[in-house]
Amino acid sequence: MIDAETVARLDTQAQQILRANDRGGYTVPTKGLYPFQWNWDSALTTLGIACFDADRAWQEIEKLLSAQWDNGMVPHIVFWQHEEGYFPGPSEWQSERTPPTSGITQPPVAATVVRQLTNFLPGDHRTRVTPMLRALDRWHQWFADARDPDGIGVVAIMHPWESGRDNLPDWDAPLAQVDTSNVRAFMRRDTQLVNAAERPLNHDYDHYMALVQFGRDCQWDVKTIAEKCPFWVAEPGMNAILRRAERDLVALALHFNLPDIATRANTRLARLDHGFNQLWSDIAQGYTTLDLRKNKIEHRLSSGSWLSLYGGPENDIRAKIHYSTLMEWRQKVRFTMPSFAPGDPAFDDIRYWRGPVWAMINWMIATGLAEHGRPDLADQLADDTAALIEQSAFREYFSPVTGKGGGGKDFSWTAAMWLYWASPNTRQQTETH
Ligand code: 9WN
Repeated sequence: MIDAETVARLDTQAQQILRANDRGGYTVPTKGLYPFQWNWDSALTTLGIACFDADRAWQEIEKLLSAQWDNGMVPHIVFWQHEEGYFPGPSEWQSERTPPTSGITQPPVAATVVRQLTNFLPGDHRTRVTPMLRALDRWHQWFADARDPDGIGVVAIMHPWESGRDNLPDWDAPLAQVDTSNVRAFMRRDTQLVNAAERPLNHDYDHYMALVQFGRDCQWDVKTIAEKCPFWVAEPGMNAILRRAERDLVALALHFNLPDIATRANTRLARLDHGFNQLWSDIAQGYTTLDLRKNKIEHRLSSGSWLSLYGGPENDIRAKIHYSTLMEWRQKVRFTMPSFAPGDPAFDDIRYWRGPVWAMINWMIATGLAEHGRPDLADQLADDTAALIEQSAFREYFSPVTGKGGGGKDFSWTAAMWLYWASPNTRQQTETH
């Protein structure tokens, strides 16, 4: 139980972080390490901004969507300002756009955030939200066309960074198929700013850069990427988030009387709902990564496996399996939800995405648990998140074993998740509404 004084102090600090990371219309994930607008960071951070400045919250989404490509993709990084401190910067991506962007996308949480804001903020949002829904519809259509051109019902990623869960052990085997012999020498910046033990290995970065080079060499042509990119995998995090986003887009389109969008989103959603089952592993007893080039399913669970509950309704048998696995994981770590299966040899409690806990993943999982009639389990995730923040402040992520913080400091989405969800003050308000 966190005392009232600490809660008030953390509420104030969280707001201060979001204001300090504001670069005018968009928010950086953290000063130094990530100095631009990141797609899913920005969308999730909007939820925190909405707790104290509604207009500024809408601007965050508008700014992100204003960087949409002509083909509908919303890029994973928008380089609004020149800044030397991040690698790979605009010259590596060669997006040929103003402002420059990366050439890949990230999990589409934006439609879900727009729906949350529409419900959470007072007023009639029609004028502001309608152009956003048009842009989101185009982005989701891009996923269907570019990342599932054969219509199998799961979308692929062409780079680990598209998953947002960049360093997950799931990528090790598919990345091993990527030829790195042509990768030029480069200088990483991340390990100058944070402890190298918390970041991916140089070996991983060689593979990341080989894939950037592949995209750049074909000018990010979606057809070439779908046919030839050596890394082409479908994973449960991205697919669950997209399913959820389509569901939220349908609801918004119906609410704002935009039947054309509702029809398209419903068609895409039906395909995704049907296709998701391909990610089920009988051995792991959960949803895992499918390497589409080798048609090989992974047999280890990750935080993406839990996002299935956020993605859409789960049948009772599988839902029960998830709850009992959750109990097992809770025996193995002090704080849930680890980003990778605790006990697996590849689990590493502090190297990013190989074990650590992320506040915003916890919010998504908790949302799914509550919607499946398990508010008790959802509350445990909120309690764990609050305890981690109390112990280690607003870090990028936390060790599920010790609670120690890792990666960047004063992190936007951690602050946002505190304000919108994990702070005991917020939870009290939600209960009295
Ligand atoms: C590459 C900004 C981003 C997050 C990702 C996280 C990390 C970038 C990096 O930081 O990725 O996109 O340089 O490591 O893995 O989820 O969006 O916070």
